[in-house]
Amino acid sequence: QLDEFEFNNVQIDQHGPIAVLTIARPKALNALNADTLSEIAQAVNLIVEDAEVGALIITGAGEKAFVAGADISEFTNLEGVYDGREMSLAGQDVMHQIASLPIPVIAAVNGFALGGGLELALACDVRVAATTARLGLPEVSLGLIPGFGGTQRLARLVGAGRALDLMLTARQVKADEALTMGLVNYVADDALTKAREVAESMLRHAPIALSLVKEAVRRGLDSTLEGGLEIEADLFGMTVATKDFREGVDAFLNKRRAEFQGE
Ligand code: CO8
Repeated sequence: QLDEFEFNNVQIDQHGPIAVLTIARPKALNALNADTLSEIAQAVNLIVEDAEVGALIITGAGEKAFVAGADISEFTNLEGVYDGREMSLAGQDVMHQIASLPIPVIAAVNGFALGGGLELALACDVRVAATTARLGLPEVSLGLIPGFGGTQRLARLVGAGRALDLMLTARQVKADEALTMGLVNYVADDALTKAREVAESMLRHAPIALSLVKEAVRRGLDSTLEGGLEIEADLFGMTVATKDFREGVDAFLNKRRAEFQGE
């Protein structure tokens, strides 16, 4: 059972096909220190190895914060270009690991998602914000730039103009503004409950198709339109070779609900 693994700063709760990874460092508003980042990476590996899990929700413990950023108290150890680059690459690796998971990943942004915390949410496929959430990339206020993928993922998600406004002003946006700009997909009083609903609606569909949709979008964003269309055609071809495609079409034609097996 996944929830039997003991970590200091993260918890895994699994009910059926939905795993919830909760970042829990209440004394620092769930800020990501090196240990927490490493535990997130280990937990994500465990979750993805569990064949029963079909969707992952990432959230923060408590009412106040999703994740209030990288742990600023560890920044005093950083002495120069090399240290900074290594720290950025280490964080980017974890975000990339999450972004390339073969199952849907939803961020339930229950409070502050700042700096590395927003970058974590940006590595997820879909974001649900609580009405009380505050999102931002305040790194320039510390003399830094975002280093866990934020400069790249935010601009790809909401466009360079909106991303630059957020990063250059370091301002925090509330949930309704985040929704308007496309930074989050949903706003709800209870982000985790809404995230579960979104996960359930995804889990009704064919698992291989879910994974290949993600792959097509992710690889396409790194590509030209032509290259992306080739990727799409290749992956579309793979879906046509699955049993679930036969099942989906048969179910539609016979007016019944499809029973997908992930094959
Ligand atoms: N790191 C460490 N500790 C933190 C962090 C953080 N990011 N955020 C909050 N805490 C701690 C506070 O120090 C405080 O601890 P204590 O009780 O011991 O004094 C506790 O959490 C509670 O916080 P506050 O008392 O400050 O709570 P407030 O309600 O007054 O304020 C805020 C809440 C507005 C969220 C405020 O805590 C804040 O501004 N936090 C910092 C937010 C921030 O700047 N985050 C971005 C950090 S930079 C970053 O993430 C870069 C990522 C890429 C790194 C690449 C590496 C090279």
